[in-house]
Amino acid sequence: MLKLLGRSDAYNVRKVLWLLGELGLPFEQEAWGRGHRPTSEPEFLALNPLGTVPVLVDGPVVLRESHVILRYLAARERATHLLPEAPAARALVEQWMDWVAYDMTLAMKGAYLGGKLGLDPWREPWAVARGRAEYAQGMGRIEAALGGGQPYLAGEGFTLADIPAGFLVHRWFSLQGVERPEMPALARYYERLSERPAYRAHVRNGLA
Ligand SMILES: N[C@@H](CCC(=O)N[C@@H](CS)C(=O)NCC(=O)O)C(=O)O
Repeated sequence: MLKLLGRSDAYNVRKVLWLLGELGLPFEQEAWGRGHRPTSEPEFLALNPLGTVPVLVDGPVVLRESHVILRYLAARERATHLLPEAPAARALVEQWMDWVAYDMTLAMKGAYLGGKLGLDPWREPWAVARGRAEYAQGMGRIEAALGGGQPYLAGEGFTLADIPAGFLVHRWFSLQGVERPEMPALARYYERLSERPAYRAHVRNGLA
């Protein structure tokens, strides 16, 4: 049985919960992280010395890094509709995943950890303002990608490209006190994702 370590309210854990739901895979979950068992405990650090959640345990396989776990699960289940095998099609999916991981993380830290939760050091006014501006710019990139009528980021079908980005979109529409320019394709994308039961269960579930 797959085991997922991590609290259900953590951004990086929710992405994995969403995919597990999409795949209909049975799993056990242990709630580790802020507000639950501290990841500084030796039992956790033995699995992930970085002390971050999520961690996925699949028999002898122990993995950290949410996007690696997403790719692992899709490959394990041979879910090529979510992560194609052909290099070019696969790259079109992965470019959106890497964009979120590399380019959008600081935006989210400023806008959410600083602007919403008031956590140090992100609550510094310049970090909040910068985070919100970069977040808006990022949402504009999704608006532009989908503005021609393409339903999902990698094309006609839902793929792993939509999981990290789909979470960002949810958080964007959940943030208070943020100026949101009109982005009709982004709004339609949010509603399209919301038709998915696993998205409603783990992402658009009342938590920001
Ligand atoms: N790059 C890592 C980042 C993991 C990460 O920062 N996780 C946060 C939760 S979203 C964490 O472990 N926070 C510490 C805690 O909850 O105690 C990934 O994608 O999995």
